[in-house]
Amino acid sequence: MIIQDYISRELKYGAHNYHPLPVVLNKGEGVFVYDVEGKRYFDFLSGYSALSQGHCHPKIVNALKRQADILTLTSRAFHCDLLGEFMEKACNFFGYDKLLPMNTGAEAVETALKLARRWGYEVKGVPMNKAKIAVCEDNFHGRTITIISMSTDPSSYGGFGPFTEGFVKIPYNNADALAEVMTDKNIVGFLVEPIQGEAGVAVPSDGYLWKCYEICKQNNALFIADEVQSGIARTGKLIACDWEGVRPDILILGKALSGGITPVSAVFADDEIMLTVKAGEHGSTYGGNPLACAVGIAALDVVKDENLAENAQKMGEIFRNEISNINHKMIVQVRGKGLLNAVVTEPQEHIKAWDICLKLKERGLLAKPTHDNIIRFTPPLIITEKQMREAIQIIKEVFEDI
Ligand code: IF1
Repeated sequence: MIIQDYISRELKYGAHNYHPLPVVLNKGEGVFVYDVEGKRYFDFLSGYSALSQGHCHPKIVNALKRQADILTLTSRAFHCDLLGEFMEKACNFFGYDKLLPMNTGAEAVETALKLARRWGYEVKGVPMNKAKIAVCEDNFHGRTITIISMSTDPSSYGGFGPFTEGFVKIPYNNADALAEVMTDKNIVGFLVEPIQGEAGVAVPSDGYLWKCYEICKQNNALFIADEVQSGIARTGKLIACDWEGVRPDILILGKALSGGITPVSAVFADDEIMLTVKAGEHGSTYGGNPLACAVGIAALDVVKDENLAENAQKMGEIFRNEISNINHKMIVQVRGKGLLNAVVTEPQEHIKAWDICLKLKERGLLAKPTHDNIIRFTPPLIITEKQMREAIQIIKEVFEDI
């Protein structure tokens, strides 16, 4: 089959809710993926940051294989031997009393919203059904109806109403705006991405997260960090909030919690918050399944054993330095932290970010545009300096070409 045949079949039978680059992959290994013709590419998307440990990491794959032969699902109607082990490991890893396991990032965000509301009623004493949560403009937290109710991007929420109530939208990177809305005592929490991914890797000013955390504390509201994308070593620290020494009251993780192997997400909080939800009030068929636990344990081991945070920080610095040095009229800004980076371009009449990504693909590097003018560069965190320099060379050549 030629590449176009694979693509046509997807278009014929699949919903048209994506617009992928025209490349058909059938193998991944470390920082590389291969297409059906055997051509090798650097994967600079990493499954939107899920593949931080690299494709098919042998330790994680072995954990999956071993567990797949033994027990894959119990449901939470019964205990399973690995659940406590995974929970203990993850809680110690991130420093929380407890976690609640889910599968996708969106489910974990939904869980966090429910926890915050419940805490608001039971602990803060907000009148029933009056809880509000402050969220940021240009956020991306997932695709459910409630989550798109928080969105300010018409391509996320447009045509999908009616929406869930109880959100107050404020500008990102503006702590004063948060302080202002906090005069409303029914606000139970502030949900924020420490770096906004979908918005094009928007990095807020130094001190923003810390100020917001302080404002939350002054107003008895929860600081809720969506680190689905920025967490687990991606930005060069264990979580992006570590850059400002902020410990979120509720921490949301997903994606790299499984190293791109099977969906694993979780919400972390201390007892005062977590224990407000009682038996039968929240859950998921697959959440915390034995396969996910085995994978999650191995995925966290890899983060620690292979010093992924430190490597992300070092490789990120090399990346931003080198790309900033490219002298090209289309490059407006290079921004990011660790290996969560983006290049903002000035689109020309005949060439947009999408076209640059096509050219990168031709030379063996996969990256994805967001909006018309921004290209995300988020390779697996296991990337070596030699591989990084080779990838940078490809990017330089593409810009020289244009
Ligand atoms: C898609 C972006 C990345 C997320 C944050 C929760 C979720 C995500 C901060 C939900 C998901 C994804 C999903 C993906 C595109 C993508 C994305 F471009 F939209 F911003 F990663 F960069 N919180 N992010 O970034 O997690 O339910 O998907 O597991 O195709 O929609 P999920």
